[in-house]
Amino acid sequence: MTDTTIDRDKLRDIYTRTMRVARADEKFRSLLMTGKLAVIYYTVRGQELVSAAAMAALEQDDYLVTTYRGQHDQIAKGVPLNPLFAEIAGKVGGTCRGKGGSMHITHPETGVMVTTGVVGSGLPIANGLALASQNRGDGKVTMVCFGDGATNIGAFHEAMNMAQLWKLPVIFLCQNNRYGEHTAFADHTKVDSIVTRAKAYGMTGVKVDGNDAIAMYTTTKAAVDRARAGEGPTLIEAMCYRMMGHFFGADFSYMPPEHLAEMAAEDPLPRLRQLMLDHQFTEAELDAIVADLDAQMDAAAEFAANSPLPGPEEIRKDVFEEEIAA
Ligand SMILES: Cc1ncc(C[n+]2csc(CCOP(=O)(O)OP(=O)(O)O)c2C)c(N)n1
Ligand SMILES: [Mg+2]
Repeated sequence: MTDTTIDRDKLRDIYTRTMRVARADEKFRSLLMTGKLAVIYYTVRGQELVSAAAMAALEQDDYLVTTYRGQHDQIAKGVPLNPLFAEIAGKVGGTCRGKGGSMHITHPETGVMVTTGVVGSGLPIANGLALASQNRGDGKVTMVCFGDGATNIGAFHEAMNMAQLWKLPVIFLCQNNRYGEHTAFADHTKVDSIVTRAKAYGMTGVKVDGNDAIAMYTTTKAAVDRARAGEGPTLIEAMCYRMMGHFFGADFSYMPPEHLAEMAAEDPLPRLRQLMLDHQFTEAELDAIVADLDAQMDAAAEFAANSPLPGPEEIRKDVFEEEIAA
C-alpha cells in the first residue's frame, strides 16, 4: 500500500508542519518551566511527525476531531498560532475566546471541529461529521485522532461498526504511543496490534511506522482517497512514542530505561532531518525554516500574554444558539 517516493514540495510541507509542531511544543514547555504559563499541558513530544504527515494528506476544509493531547494535530492541520496560544492561556484572543482552553480547541476555519478530553468520545462525533458530509455530498473527509488507550472504550467499537456499515468518509487515526496514562500498552490490551480489530468490523486497517514520513503520508493519503471516493473508512494504527510523561511535569520513572532508549533511537525529529538531507535539502534551508517558525512562536507567545482574560460578558456568548441575556 505504501509508496517509497514522495514529491519534494510535499516533503518540505511535512517538514515545516512537523517543525511547527515541535517548536510550539518546545515553546509551551519553556513557558511552563519559567512560570509564564500555568496550565496542564499534554506534551506531544515524540508524536510530531505522525500528525504532520497525516494532516499533509488532508485538505484545509476536511474535518478533524482530536483529544486533549491534540496540539500537534491542531497545529499541523493549520490552526493559526496566535489564537491557539491565546486559547491555551485562557485569553480572549483565543480560538474559543478563552473559554475552551487546551482541551477544547475548536477552529472551524481550518476544519478543527472538536477537541475533547473524554477518552474515546471523538469517534462517534467524527462519524456524525462524516455522515453530514455524506448526506450533503460535500466531498469532505473527517479524520479523528485518538490514543491506544481509547480503543478499549465502548465508543471506539460502536463507531467503528457504524462507520463501516454506512461507508462513512472517516479515517480513524490511532496514535499508538504505547501508554494510556501510566499504563503500558501490554498491560491494557491483550492483542498485539490495535489494527487487528479492524477485521472484526470488516474495515480496512493499516499499521504504519508513524515516525516514517513517507510511509505515514502515503498510508494516510490512500485512506483519504478511499474515503473521498465513497469506499468507506480506514483504521490507521500509527506507531509512535510518548517521549515524556502523561502531562508535562508528570513523573515517568515507571517507563523502563530500555524503553526510553528505544524511543530516543526512533526520535522522529532527527530521523526526518536525515530524510530531508537525503533528499538534497541543505542544512541552511532547513535551519531557515526553523528560525522563521521560532519567530512565529515568540510572536504567538507575546500575543497570548498581551491578550486580556475573558470578562463576565463572555460567559453566555457562543454557548447557546441564541444568546441568553445575563
Ligand atoms: C472516558 C474517560 N476515561 C478516563 C479518562 C482519564 N484519562 C485521561 S487520559 C487517559 C489515557 C488515555 O490514553 P490514550 O488513549 O492512549 O491517549 P494518550 O494520552 O496516550 O494520548 C485516561 C484514562 C478520561 N479522560 N476519559
Ligand atoms: Mg496512548
